[in-house]
Amino acid sequence: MKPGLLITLEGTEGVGKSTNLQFIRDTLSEQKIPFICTREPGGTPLAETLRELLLAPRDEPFDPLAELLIMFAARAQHIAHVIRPALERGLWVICDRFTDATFAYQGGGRGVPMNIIAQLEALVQRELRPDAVILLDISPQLGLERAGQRAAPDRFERERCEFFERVRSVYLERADADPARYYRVDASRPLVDVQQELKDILARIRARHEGEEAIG
Ligand code: Z5A
Repeated sequence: MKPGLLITLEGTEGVGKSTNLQFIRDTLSEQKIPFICTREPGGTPLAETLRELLLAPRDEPFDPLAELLIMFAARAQHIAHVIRPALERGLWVICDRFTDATFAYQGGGRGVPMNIIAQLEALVQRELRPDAVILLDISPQLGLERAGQRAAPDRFERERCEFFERVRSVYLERADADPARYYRVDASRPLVDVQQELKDILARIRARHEGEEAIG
């Protein structure tokens, strides 16, 4: 059986990932594409426990390397128990954040050297990389306004605008460097326009996948 596809959804704070993930689910269901939706950090019971550790606000400062290693520990568990088995069954795996978030948040945001992140990526993922990355992009100011309604911000949501500017720059650099794999969506537009573009992107990803299937 031909392996499935790994599609990740990325963006900074308040970009509308949760809202648009529901739209992606509905679109794939309508088109009868077999898929699972999952998220990082998290996606298995153990990885969800690590997520709680990572997101809970705390007085003790989190060392950036400790944060990075826990992120990859959760990812190793998620890949072994959810992502690889689903891909082997031919499913599309829609993942709410993946390693691009690590480059953006731990690399751009926290200042961990990118080569350390790349080494962990190679160790934990081996050849596994997303087939497509959908990057929802808005200015951090607008994102923070949209997310501002939240009652109890987590440890990342408490960061300042400059932190999210650095995160965004890394996302944009990565998208610019690999335009065949990254789909950048201007998420500052009305939701109906964002979702029309997402629909088109899913159709392009599907066409490409089916084309590869025909060749392979
Ligand atoms: N993290 C990390 O540091 N390193 C890693 O490797 C990984 C993750 C994997 C948790 O992620 C944190 O983990 C994350 C980075 C870190 N922290 N941050 N920031 P998460 O993905 O679970 O958390 P999140 O970023 O807060 O995502 P979210 O819950 O999906 O929020 P959202 O993107 O803001 O989505 P939303 O709730 O759908 O949208 C926010 C509001 O905007 C909402 O009221 C919507 O109705 C509204 N909205 C959405 N789209 C529109 C448009 N187009 N127009 C107007 N209003 C809109």
